Amino acid sequence: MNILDELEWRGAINQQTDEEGLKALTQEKSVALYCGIDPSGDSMHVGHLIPFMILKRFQLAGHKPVILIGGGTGSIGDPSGRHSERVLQTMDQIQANADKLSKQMRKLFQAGSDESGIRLVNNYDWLSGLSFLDFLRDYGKEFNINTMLAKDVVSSRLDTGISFTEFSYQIIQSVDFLHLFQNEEVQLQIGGSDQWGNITAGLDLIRKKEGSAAKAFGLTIPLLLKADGSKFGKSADGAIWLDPEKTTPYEFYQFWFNQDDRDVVKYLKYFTFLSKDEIDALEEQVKNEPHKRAAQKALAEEMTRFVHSQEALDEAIMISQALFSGDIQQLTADQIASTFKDVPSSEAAKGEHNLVEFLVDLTGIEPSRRQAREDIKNGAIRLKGIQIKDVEHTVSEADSYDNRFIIVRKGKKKYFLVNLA
Ligand code: 485
Repeated sequence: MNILDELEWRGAINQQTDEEGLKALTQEKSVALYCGIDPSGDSMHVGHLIPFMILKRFQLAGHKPVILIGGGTGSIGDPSGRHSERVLQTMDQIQANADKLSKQMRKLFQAGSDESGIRLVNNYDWLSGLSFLDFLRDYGKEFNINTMLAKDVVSSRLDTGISFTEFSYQIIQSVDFLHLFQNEEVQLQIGGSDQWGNITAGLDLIRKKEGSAAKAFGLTIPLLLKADGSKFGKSADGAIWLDPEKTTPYEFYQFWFNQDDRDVVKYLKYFTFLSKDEIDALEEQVKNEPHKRAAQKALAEEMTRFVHSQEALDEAIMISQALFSGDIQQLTADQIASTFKDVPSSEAAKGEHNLVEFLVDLTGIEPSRRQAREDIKNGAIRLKGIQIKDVEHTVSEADSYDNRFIIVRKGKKKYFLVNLA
């Protein structure tokens, strides 16, 4: 299957500047292409992944992808998709974010400056040395203000206002495309649908500088919406990050595992490298035995393994099973710390405590001694997953994880974390 037919099947194409031309080009030669990301944060989130997965797909099909980290553009800020002016970040902050993003890209795509993996470049390298006079003489002169004003990004901001700085953003992204066209033989830029204006601006610049016969193309990817209309990639606590310090592999796994039946096949196509046959088979399973959640499981496994590792996936599955069965004894203190970081918590002194006092006076998990005794007798209280029916039970180090935490479960699924101080 031609790479563009594959992308079409995956539902990953929104707009193309010249469908026929690009198809012909990808059939005749190995094409260099790029996608850029600005270091406005210190980690990618799942929403960023699709364009870079597509770069990878191009690579697997024999083409030459380039990942661009926007150390230069990031210091300006893309107005695309935003309703208000950005606050400038310090150059130190941008540099620190760019370093972290580069590291993440290297880990995910074996990206680097050598030829073996995906090429990684930073536009700070060529944009930072551009003088203001050269910028206006060499590039500004090629941009027509009317055309710039007509771009959605700008026209939608004319009421509320847009600074000259953000207004100029489309020019510097265009300078990148021209630079990569001239120096790295890049002929295609891809990005989310909000990047259409910037990408076409770059194509105009390339034609003005290189002549109308210059072969360069743009392709955008549709905005990802969920079947229920809510925004993809957000949990109740915010974005799903690729950085394991911000979103643990267990949370990451659960995010994919909990996707709706109506969305899961679409996501398998967008995000995974599973083949058409494999995805078709999973689609059948969603139809015939949805309760087994085979498609969600495959999605969660593929994504956790790809973004984190096989070990992180094994651990995420182990934690998921432990929580599902309630059998949490075998979890380590570190796993407890990350798995239960969002459950209600309290502190208690290390040492031995009567269980009733522990539940009522020390942690407030039970409202009264009477209620605590009743719950214990009814078997509703578990320490470390183990049911305790003895009201005289002494809570001790044996009920803890490394003498650091005690996990109390009340009823079917209410968990409490007690930090031992
Ligand atoms: O030469 C370039 C310089 C910078 C950029 C692209 C090419 C980054 C681009 N302007 C941008 O803002 N991208 C967003 C980002 O950095 O977060 C998002 C897009 C999204 C998708 C994603 O990057 O909003 O559609 O392209 C990879």
